[in-house]
Amino acid sequence: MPTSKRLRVSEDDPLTRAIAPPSYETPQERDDRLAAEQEAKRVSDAIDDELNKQRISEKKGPKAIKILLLGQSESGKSTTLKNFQLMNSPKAFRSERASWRAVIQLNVVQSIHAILDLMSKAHSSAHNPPISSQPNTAPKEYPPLNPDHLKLKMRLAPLLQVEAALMKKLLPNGHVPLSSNPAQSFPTQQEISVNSSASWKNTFNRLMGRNSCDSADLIDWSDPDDPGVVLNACAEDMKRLWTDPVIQALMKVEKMRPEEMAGFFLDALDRVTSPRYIPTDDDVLRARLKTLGVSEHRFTMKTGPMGSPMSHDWRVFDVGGQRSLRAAWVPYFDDMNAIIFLAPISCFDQVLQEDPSVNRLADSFLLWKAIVSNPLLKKTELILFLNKCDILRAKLASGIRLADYIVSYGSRPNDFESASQYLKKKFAGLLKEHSPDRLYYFHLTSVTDTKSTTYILENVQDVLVRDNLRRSALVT
Ligand SMILES: Nc1nc2c(ncn2[C@@H]2O[C@H](COP(=O)(O)OP(=O)(O)OP(=O)(O)O)[C@@H](O)[C@H]2O)c(=O)[nH]1
Ligand SMILES: [Mg+2]
Repeated sequence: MPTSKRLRVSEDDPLTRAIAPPSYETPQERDDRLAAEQEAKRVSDAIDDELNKQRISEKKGPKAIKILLLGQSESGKSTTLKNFQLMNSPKAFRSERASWRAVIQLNVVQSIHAILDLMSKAHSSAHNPPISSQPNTAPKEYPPLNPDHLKLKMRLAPLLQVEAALMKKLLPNGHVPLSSNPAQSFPTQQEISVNSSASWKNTFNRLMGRNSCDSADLIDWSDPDDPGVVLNACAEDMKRLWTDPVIQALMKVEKMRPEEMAGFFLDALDRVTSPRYIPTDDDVLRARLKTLGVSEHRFTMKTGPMGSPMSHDWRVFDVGGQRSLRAAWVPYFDDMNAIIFLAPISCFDQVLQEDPSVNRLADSFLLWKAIVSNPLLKKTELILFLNKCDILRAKLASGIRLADYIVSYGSRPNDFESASQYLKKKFAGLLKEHSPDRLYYFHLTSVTDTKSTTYILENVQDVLVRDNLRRSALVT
């Protein structure tokens, strides 16, 4: 859950701080990192082989245009990749919607799980009032829960089995990373992550024992064990929980804002729990699945006038943004045409999940600094997406003040225009300081919005095609 933290920008060497593995890793983080590095190496070797083949047949066409998506975890990299897929391979994108159904169901259950955990916390604090560990800070005062809330909580308990079943279905080795915490009445939840988007979809389809292109055919609608059955049965109770004024007040005390969190579907419960639910394109963009390894998406696009179009091959690489996974980025720095760097600017009041001592915006500044000053990326086009603008807009409008987290923001108006321009200048300033005279492209984005993102990505593609042609002209 995001907690508040004042912005702290470190002056340490950005590369060491941002890209090197953290000094302390949990065994799970270490395993994740090693697995990601191995996967990165395997993919990188395969790319080298492919490049060699490509060079041999170079006469057949211009080199593929390569884009690397970078940014911290939950910055919107995989969502941007999905937009590329939706634009350029809509059939393939839509054929995968059945696989995303399970992810969305898991996202729903996990949002409910987070609220149930908060209820447990409030309940136990009412019976054993905590003593504040911080001087001059009063312990949180939660609104009291009544017996109906506790009954509701018990009625929703079957969702936790659904959560375990969905995780089992989605994880390739069937391992369910749920650990029981004896202090809580429910098991603690963990975020599910995948090594590459292709492999979990294959696993899922194999499990379903189908090989069809139609999303609806991939779902066994008569299966009594389908998670959709329990979700549908619990729909009314989930809605009751989410809209209950005491629960809303409880979340307010805890500064918990599920609507800003990854994979939020509680505002669409009727639809996503309906008996024959198939995700829409927008649902797939909003679904959250953390990336562990590196995913690659290839497509071919025609540009130029109708009479003489030119065909270009594209490759877009998506990586995991969590700190422990960033070392796996480096093998991809070589030979990229462009980097799309995503900085989620709505996160100014949040901390990193993997290191709660670090403010998320400060981490984005550090990462951007590391990327712009990296010698391997000197010739790479930089495209900066200041992302999650929709959330920033809503957050500022709700009264959360940017100046409370960035002191230098001072008395500027707490509105979207001033805040986004100020943050843009901060990123531009870092570029100017660490890579003077370098051009970059910049966009204010909400990559869950397909329409505006398609427009921006078409513009990005245009710029890169022209740049690629200019470079090939210079080479020959
Ligand atoms: N409202 C809103 N949600 C967004 C936006 N961009 C991404 N999201 C959501 O934020 C969540 C995280 O996005 P991802 O694309 O999975 O993030 P990522 O950068 O790939 O994260 P890692 O794989 O952990 O590195 C998803 O649920 C997205 O739907 C945005 O602009 N607005
Ligand atoms: Mg991702």
